[in-house]
Amino acid sequence: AMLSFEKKYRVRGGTLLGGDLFDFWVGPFYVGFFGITTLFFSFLGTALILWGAAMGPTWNLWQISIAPPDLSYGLRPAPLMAGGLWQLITICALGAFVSWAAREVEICRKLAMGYHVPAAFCVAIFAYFTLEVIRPVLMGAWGHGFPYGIYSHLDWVSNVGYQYLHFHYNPAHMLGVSFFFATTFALSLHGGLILSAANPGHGDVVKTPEHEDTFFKDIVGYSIGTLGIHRLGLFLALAAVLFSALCIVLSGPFWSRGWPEWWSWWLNMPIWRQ
Ligand code: BCL
Ligand code: UQ2
Repeated sequence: AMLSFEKKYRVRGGTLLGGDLFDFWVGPFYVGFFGITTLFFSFLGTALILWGAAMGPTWNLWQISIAPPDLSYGLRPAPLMAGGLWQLITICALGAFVSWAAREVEICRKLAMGYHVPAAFCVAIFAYFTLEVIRPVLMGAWGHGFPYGIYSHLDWVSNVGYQYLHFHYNPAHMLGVSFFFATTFALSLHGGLILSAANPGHGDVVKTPEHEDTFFKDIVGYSIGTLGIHRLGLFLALAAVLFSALCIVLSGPFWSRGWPEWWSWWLNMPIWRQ
């Protein structure tokens, strides 16, 4: 069903490609040129995964895995069943993610909104691109990408982590983790605050942003404000993902020993080194 206001916002134009050709809706969904390309890459990529699974040793959902080529293939295209499928699936994934971002941009243009949502999604795409393209290219082989499988990608994270002895000592990983935790902390404060103001006791009136400001002024002496909390949330989340991309691109291309050893600059500071 269409919400009462939806019709009003079904405006023509704002498309980046295709002009009026794909400028229509199917049910609640805006289509657009990039809706078509999203569907194309998603279906093709999923079909390739199913094909790879059918050629593989198991239908156990947890164990299905499509691995990148052996390191010996370097940055060349590999035979389909020896990593070639992984290469095609990676192209499809990037095609689908970028199409989705472009469709978000078209919708922002239609509604004359800011581009915050597509900009944020581009940061997530950038993290994926770093893992599957930038780092493998810098290290000279597609075999450094992670495999497409539920358990297998976890094994990859564990193996790559221990390759650098103790990944918790990676300074960019520390910052990424801390920003992820700060994000959940900020959202829990915000979610709790909004619900507490919007759900007073039975028969009582809904509270205002002044109540929200006052709560935090009373408890910690500071309120970041109703707009500020959303800016903080977006900042924390984007910083989490950007530091994650940094932590993995450093590991290998720019630091190939154990991460604990990286801290010798600290242990060797002249003020306490005798
Ligand atoms: Mg670690 C990475 C936390 C312990 C080794 N680790 C990460 C980071 C994150 C983290 C900071 C992954 C998030 C990310 O990159 O998002 N690690 C973390 C924590 C601990 C931890 C909290 C902990 O101990 C409490 N890590 C360890 C231990 C090591 C270790 C010590 C293993 C032994 N860690 C590694 C390695 C890596 C990490 C190796 C990484 O490579 C990874 C990292 O930094 O990667 C960049 C970024 C987000 C994305 C990549 C998602 C992109 C999404 C795309 C664009 C869209 C997908 C759409 C989807 C398919 C569609 C769905 C369909 C619909 C639902 C219908
Ligand atoms: C706030 C405010 C909101 C909020 C929240 C705060 C009225 C409805 C949660 C409080 C936020 C603070 C004190 C910043 C916390 C800092 C970090 C790094 C988590 O003031 O304005 O709007 O939702």
